[in-house]
Amino acid sequence: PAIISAAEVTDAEAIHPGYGFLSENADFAERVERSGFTFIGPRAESIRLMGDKVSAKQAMREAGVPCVPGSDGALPDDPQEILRIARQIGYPVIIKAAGGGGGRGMRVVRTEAALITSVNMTREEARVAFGNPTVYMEKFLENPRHIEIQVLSDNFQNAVYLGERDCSMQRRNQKVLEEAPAFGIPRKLIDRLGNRCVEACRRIGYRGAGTFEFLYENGEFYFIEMNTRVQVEHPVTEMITGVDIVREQIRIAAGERLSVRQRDITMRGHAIECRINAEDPEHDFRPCPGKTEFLHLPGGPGVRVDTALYPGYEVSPFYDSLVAKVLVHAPTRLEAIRRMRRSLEELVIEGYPTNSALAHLIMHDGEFVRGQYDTSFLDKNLPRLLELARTCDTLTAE
Ligand code: MV4
Repeated sequence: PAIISAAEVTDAEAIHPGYGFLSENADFAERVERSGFTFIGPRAESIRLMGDKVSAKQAMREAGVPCVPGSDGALPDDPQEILRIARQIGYPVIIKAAGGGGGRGMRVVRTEAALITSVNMTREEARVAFGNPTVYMEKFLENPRHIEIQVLSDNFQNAVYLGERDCSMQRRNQKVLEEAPAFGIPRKLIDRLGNRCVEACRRIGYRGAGTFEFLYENGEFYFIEMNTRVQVEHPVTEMITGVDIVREQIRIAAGERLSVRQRDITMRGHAIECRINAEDPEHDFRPCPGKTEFLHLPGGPGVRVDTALYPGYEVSPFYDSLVAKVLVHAPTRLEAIRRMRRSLEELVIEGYPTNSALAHLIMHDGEFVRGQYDTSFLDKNLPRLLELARTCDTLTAE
């Protein structure tokens, strides 16, 4: 109601939901439209379809998008049936809540003995957390990469994909940095996948910006979820394609056509984004708000900083701890890495601790520099990187 009122008193025509919790709320999208404003985003029906991970997967499977092998629908109540499905898939399996997503409401099961208890526990957690006890089962991939495809779709059956992003560098389902293109994945595979995503958009009548999330292992892509919003890391794609994604979102919502066709879209160079969070690396990266006592942002060619910080800005404890996104673009991945090192050295934020020293250390890690990492990188390497930072006395240095 506060947002609708603000739109009324300011004579707004449309509401952009950002990438926060209202962006994938179908009821909010409907309320906006029923109040006479344009919702800058997909139709409520698409948000709902993708919000239920069981219906999302079914729609994508039918559209020819490759999915993780699994229960192909909600798990039944009968324990014997559940055991049979798991045997068919093969252990380890993962139980996921239909109402979950982004790593919430999941449980890995490695043995038949643990299966039924795990399914029941995931169901109960899902009932409490999402008001929906529906769960489904997938083969559990041990060390996948997280690759996502950015799409844009207008109201005239035009859809394009803007290449991929590698979001494998994450900790506890929180992305730490993202890059594009994804190192070492054949362009032919990405193009084939991108075309499948575009086809799926047309089929479900998708409108707006969207992201198809895939796990990538042993040369194969497996769809897991679709995000029906613009994401935090979208500037990585903007930098390598030159397409202003938010501008396209607004054009689409205004009933205009996409300003780009697939054959106009080319990828140039390499882009990396480091997320800068107000959090304490000495205390398990817990959010650590405070007043911005001093601020110096990096700049120069191929450097972009998305932030609302200024000297004196108070970081609120009530919102996400993300305070800045430092992005670089360069002709090659190694040049982008060196540009990111320099940018993180220029960055000064005083008043609260941030994770920027960790990002800087990752930029010097041999495996990262060679592009050899997957979603298990930080689980394996974080203790070593933190120890190194303490030795260098840079972890919380100002
Ligand atoms: C998986 C998986 C392995 N196998 N599904 C976590 C976030 C949510 N979007 C899906 N997630 C995963 N689903 C199967 N069948 C591993 C993860 C996963 C993960 C995925 C992407 C990025 C980081 C991750 C970290 C841990 C687990």
